[in-house]
Amino acid sequence: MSDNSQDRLQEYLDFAIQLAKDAGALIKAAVDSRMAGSGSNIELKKENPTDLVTETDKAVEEFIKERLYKTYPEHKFIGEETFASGAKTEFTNDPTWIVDPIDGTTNFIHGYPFVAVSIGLTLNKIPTIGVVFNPLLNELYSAARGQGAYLNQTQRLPLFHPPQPLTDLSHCLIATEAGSDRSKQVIDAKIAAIHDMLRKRSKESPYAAEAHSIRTTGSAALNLCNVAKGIIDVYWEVGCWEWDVAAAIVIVQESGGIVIEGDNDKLNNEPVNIFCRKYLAIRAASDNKSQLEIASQMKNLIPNISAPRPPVPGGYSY
Ligand code: LIP
Repeated sequence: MSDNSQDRLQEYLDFAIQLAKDAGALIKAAVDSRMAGSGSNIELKKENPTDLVTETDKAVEEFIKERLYKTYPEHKFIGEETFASGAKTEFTNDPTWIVDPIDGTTNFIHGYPFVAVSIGLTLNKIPTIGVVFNPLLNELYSAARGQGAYLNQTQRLPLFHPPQPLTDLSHCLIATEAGSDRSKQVIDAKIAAIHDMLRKRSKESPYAAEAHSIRTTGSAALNLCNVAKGIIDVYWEVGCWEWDVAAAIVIVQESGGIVIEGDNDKLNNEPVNIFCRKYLAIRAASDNKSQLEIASQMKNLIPNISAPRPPVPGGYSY
């Protein structure tokens, strides 16, 4: 049986769903015990004080990694905390699980309920299985390539049938994030882009969109799941990582949405390289042409922001 035979995909999907539920229970228990005054989540800081990590992030990643290696010892693993510890990022054609134990760590620390465990699987480098579970709101998003995307395993995504027409960026609800790079250059560029998303078109701002509004959940994975639901029209973020998006990209694609590179280069319809750290997602619509039109309107106002991969002791190969 090949790794992407239908039986195998179902097996991987069922496994990832159960793993996300079990990991989600750990996250929920940590939040509950902190709220009840009995928890002791020590807040650790990475070098960057806006890129937080807690004991729970580490414990949940270890829990997931152990279960994965026990079940699929021959598979590869890329995880946020494993990367942070300096391990080599190796991306090959082998089945590779790409995991964020807590996407929305800042929310987790504050008790803001947009927190998710994100478990993706690539086969031949193609994102194929995606499971994102928010244990605080009890919302589980799942998808396997070719089999559709679901909320809580029963409700097919998007929520709107048929999807609402995508006419113009001025009618869109756009999600984006501050991100963890707070350098003046990056924040100025992001604020300028948000300014253009919101303001009326003028001589000084020829591509301004006067969009319906901006939303931010604090979780790349959940922003993408909102695109899959169809309740967010456009999501753009620069600076997040493959573990934030690998699972949710499958969910968006299986809902009929597209995810392309979120830079200001020429529009192309190629699925995004998950390692590019710049993502632009457009929700499902009745035709690809209208999705590309919205993407092209976004590209006109997206600034050039660099999001390099910092050197790590283990290095990269992808
Ligand atoms: C977070 C992302 C968020 C982004 C942050 C951070 P974490 O992931 O999901 O969208 O803006 O910079 O990367 O660190 O909570 O797993």
